[in-house]
Amino acid sequence: LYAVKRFRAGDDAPVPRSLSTRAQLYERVFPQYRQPVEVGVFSLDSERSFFNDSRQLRYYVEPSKKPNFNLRDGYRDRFVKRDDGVKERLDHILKWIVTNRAKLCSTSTSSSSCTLGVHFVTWRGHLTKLLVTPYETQEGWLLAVSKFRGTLYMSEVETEAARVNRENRAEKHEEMMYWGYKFEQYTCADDVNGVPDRGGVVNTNEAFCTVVQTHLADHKLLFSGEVDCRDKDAKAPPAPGCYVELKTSAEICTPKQRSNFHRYKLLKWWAQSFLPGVPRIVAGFRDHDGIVVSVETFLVSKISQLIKNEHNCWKPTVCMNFCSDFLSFVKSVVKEDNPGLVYLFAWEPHRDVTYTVHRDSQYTFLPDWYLKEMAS
Ligand code: 0WD
Ligand code: CA
Repeated sequence: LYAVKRFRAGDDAPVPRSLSTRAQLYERVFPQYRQPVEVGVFSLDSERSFFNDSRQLRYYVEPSKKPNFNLRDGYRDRFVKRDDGVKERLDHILKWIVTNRAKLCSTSTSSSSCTLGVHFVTWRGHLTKLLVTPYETQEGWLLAVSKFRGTLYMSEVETEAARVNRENRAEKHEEMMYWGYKFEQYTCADDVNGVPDRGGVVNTNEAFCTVVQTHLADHKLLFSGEVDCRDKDAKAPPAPGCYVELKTSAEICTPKQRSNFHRYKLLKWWAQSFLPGVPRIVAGFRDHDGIVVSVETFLVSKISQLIKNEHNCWKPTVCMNFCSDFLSFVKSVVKEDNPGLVYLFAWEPHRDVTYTVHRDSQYTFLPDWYLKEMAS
């Protein structure tokens, strides 16, 4: 059985037209995944301005076992929400690359122009979506890819369905999206010796991001992901080993709820943190009224054992092999080095991954300032 189907005839190597997402096709040995190395960080402030430093990094402060945090507090009067209608695409990562080009780039002797020496540049969140694809039954995705100076840039495009969902979110759902950020405020301090400020404003423009480099099989990856906080112990391992991911989830009361938590939520949590090498997830379990009733730590390296008793459960190897094969598929399709040319890879649940080609279109996403900076 081959996952890649229907080769397109051409002069050079045949180009596949689609890629299967059936989980069984990816049940083989775990691919090589190198320990991610942090190559930089950046911060976005309360106005969403970029800084090439860790000013937004926060410190984890362990809550008590029964903390009684009220996640609804401040939603009406102490909440500044990022405008999620503004599409930032890869811009912050590109800003980071341009700022750090001297140490990143290999420049040829004949010119000062810059090649990155990685195959893919993207957000961690996009890779998470790829990892969970063989098990996803609800939401499809669109990924735009352009090749520039030998590197493939991959940027998500919001699907029509996702836009409709975003524009029609129920008020209850809007509020519940705030709960995760409020939990961060209860468990993070701005300074290493500080305490959380539960009375402060929650501003979702603020972010601290790590930039990591790693290999998946023969793919060299550079990606960035938002990090919630770090271990404040000076003896903690170096980044990304000191980072902590914070989550909230509905409290688990029945065996059915536990099974769903293992099958669906832990898959997404595992994929997101495994990618950048974040070892620890701290989960606040809350009731229907947004009160955190318990806090539990999950070690990312232990999650796959935790789920093994679940019937027909997800497998890390399927996630990683699918991602690796998708990246190979992209490499075999996107041959022309041209930032004005976008290959739009599309996937809907129960379908194969396919793509369309767009020249100088609405999908073009590498900004002129980036092309100029890298060429000069
Ligand atoms: O589709 C995306 N993931 C995009 C994210 C598209 C363009 C930009 N970004 C930005 C986000 O605004 C954020 O600053 O990249 C950063 C996060 O990137 P990521 O780490 O690759 O994204 P992901 O792993 O999906 O999310 C990590 C965290 C989320 O934590 P939870 O625990 O909920 O998974 O980033 C936050 C959120 O806290 N986050 C966002 N914050 C504001 N606006 C957004 C967003 N659209 N998406 C995720
Ligand atoms: Ca989080």
